[in-house]
Amino acid sequence: MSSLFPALTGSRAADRPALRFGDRSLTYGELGAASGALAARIGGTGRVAVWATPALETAVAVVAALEAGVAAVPLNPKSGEKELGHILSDSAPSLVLAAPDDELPPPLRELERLDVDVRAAGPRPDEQAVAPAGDDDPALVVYTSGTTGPPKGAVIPRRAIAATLDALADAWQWTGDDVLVHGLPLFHVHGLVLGILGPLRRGGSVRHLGRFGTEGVTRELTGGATMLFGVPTMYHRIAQALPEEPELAKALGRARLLVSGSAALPVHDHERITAATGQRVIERYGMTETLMNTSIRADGEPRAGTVGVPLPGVELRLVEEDGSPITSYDSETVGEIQVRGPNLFTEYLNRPDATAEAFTADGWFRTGDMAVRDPDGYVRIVGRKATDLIKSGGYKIGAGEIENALLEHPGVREAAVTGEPDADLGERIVAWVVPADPQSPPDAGELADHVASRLAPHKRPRTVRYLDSLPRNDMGKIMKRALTS
Ligand code: MCA
Ligand code: AMP
Repeated sequence: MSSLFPALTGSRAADRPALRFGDRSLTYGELGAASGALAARIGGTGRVAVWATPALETAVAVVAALEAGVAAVPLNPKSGEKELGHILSDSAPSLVLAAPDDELPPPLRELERLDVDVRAAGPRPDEQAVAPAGDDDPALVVYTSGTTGPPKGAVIPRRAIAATLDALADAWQWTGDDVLVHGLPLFHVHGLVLGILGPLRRGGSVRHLGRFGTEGVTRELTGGATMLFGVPTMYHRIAQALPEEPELAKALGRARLLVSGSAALPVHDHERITAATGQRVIERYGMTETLMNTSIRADGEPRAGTVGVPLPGVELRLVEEDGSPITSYDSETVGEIQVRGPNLFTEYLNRPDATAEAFTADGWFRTGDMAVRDPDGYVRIVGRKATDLIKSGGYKIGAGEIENALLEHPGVREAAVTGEPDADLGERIVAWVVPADPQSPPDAGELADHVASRLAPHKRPRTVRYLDSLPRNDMGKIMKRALTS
């Protein structure tokens, strides 16, 4: 397949800005040289892990892997011991790419390490003996939580990245003249595929904030950025800040496109932002396994509370519990969203059982999201099939994973985890704990630290409630619906 990034080789683009992280930046010429030199070194190796800090090195490492036809496994630099150990043993990378100053935790020290030199110059990989990559070859392995067990590695092929980014270009009129600003993490699809690979495929540029904040958004949108990507928590914080920050309202008013995704943006936040800026935030709906499925189009009618229409090339249907397709577009009949198209992943790594379960016999992917359709085809997501999946700050978190981690704490006899509504995070993780010793229950902060250091800080419980026993049915199954404050 041809390069995913035509602008890297086009000589006309050499001086155009490509990436900016704080005061460090690369033009297309510089990015092409650095990624080319790195691609030449890693070509022919197996999968490579990328220590995905919000920095130039991460972008160069992933572009180099894609140019070399080698699959990249982005790692959350805040992953705890247990999570990191699982991802490394499951994905078995041949080496890890990191910035020269990064200190890597113990499980990674056993792997060969290659420092990413963003100033390197070298021959393009196509001048080297690099095996040509095919459309269905894996580009990325992105780990994503399920209801139970450790995260699964979604294998994302090159064609899915090309298909999703080109479909978004069509829906959003996204071109090389766009300058994107965001502060998303680079170990998930939203920040990495849409937020870094997206602008690079268009020949445009991205300015990463390092860390999300309204000052950065104001500065960049005032200084020429045209698009903003964020999760609903970020837009909620923007909505909260608007009354105090008139410059933020002006900056947002100048943007060409404000895009929210990864979870539902509450209508109240949509309304507050529109009232203060005159802009409508548009939502798109995607998933690690499917990349992007639907979006409000730049030339379409924005409609708060909906995620727009299927993207070009994406087939979308709603099905009943028994799998039969729903034909009505009546804003009422709820069904599970199933999708098919070139945007889909190929498999969960080493998990043929989970892969088989995720697809119907005729190749539709079961998203687990429940929705209705308006008469004109706009999709409204109304919920999720599994109550054991929590979306907090735009991160998907499996209740089972956190319960297992809590049970590894000596002070915990039984544990159940639920999500509760939270104005800032969408949902907040709540741990219901039966202490081993009711006289001295483990401190809530200690349990949060325990989960953060085993799994990841965003998986830590925000609230801990203590019980004498968990409510169970006759079969002994925990009745989570009975767990309400
Ligand atoms: C607090 N911290 C701790 C602890 N308590 N660290 C260790 N142990 C503890 N006990 C640290 C946190 O790590 C963090 O550090 C800081 O304190 C604040 O944490 P927190 O309140 O959790 O978060 P936040 O900084 O307020 O984050 C809100 C956020 C974040 C910025 C919105 O949730 C975020 O980046 N979300 C994006 C999720 C995302 O990209 N999802 C895409 C997947 P520090 O400040 O150093 O970080 S979905 C997807 O890809 C699909 C395809 C789609 O549709 O998009
Ligand atoms: P992840 O598995 O982390 O990639 O998250 C994918 C899930 O995020 C989807 O299955 C949806 O439940 C949710 N999601 C993504 N975008 C939206 C959106 N715009 N509105 C509602 N839910 C969304």
